[in-house]
Parts: sequence; C-alpha cells; structure tokens
Amino acid sequence: MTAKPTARLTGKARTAALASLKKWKELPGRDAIQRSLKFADFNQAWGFMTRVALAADKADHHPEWSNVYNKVEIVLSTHDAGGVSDKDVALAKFIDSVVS
Ligand code: H2B
Repeated sequence: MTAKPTARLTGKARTAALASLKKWKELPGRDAIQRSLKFADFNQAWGFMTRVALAADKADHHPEWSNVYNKVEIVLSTHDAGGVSDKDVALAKFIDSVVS
C-alpha cells in the first residue's frame, strides 16, 4: 500500500496557515515560504541546524537551506506536492520553537 501524497495548501487553508507563521514570508515566484535567521556565531547557527536536521529527518521532511557563518537562510516547500503543505507549516513551527 502506498501513502497518500501530501496536498499543497490552497485557498483559505493556505491563507490561515501563512497568517499563523508571522516570521515567514512567501518566496517570490514559487510556492514556498522563507525565513532568514542570524545567530551570535557559527557555533549557535550550526547547533540550531543540527536540531532542525534531526527532527526533519525523523519526519522525512527536509528544509532547503544555506548557512554562511552565523546566518541561516531557510526555504520550505513540499517537493512531492509542488508547494506549501501542512508538513511545511509543522516544520516552520518547529523551527520557530527551536529559535525562541
Ligand atoms: N522534503 C521536502 N521538503 N519535500 C518532499 O517532498 C520530501 C522531503 N519528500 N523529504 C521526501 C523527503 C521523499 O523524497 C522521501 C522519499 O520520502
């Protein structure tokens, strides 16, 4: 048996989900959300990325991200769905909880 693919969020569900993610912006030209983070130093940035990476892999839902010293740029989108899904909303909320 194969799992049902995660659906892209659309309409009111999408609007409500994005409204609940105050620190995230829509990525221009693509159905994805982004957040930029700045830490005190590389150690803090990498520690954050490690925590997120372990949770993301456990959930089998991974961020697109880059790191330059103390900065981390994150883009979330569900590749299988071709856009933002509940999985991205959950990961964004987890990321917010790690940062705060
Ligand atoms: N991460 C993201 N962001 N989107 C996906 O569609 C996705 C993923 N699919 N991580 C997973 C892995 C899939 O490729 C594996 C085979 O379950």
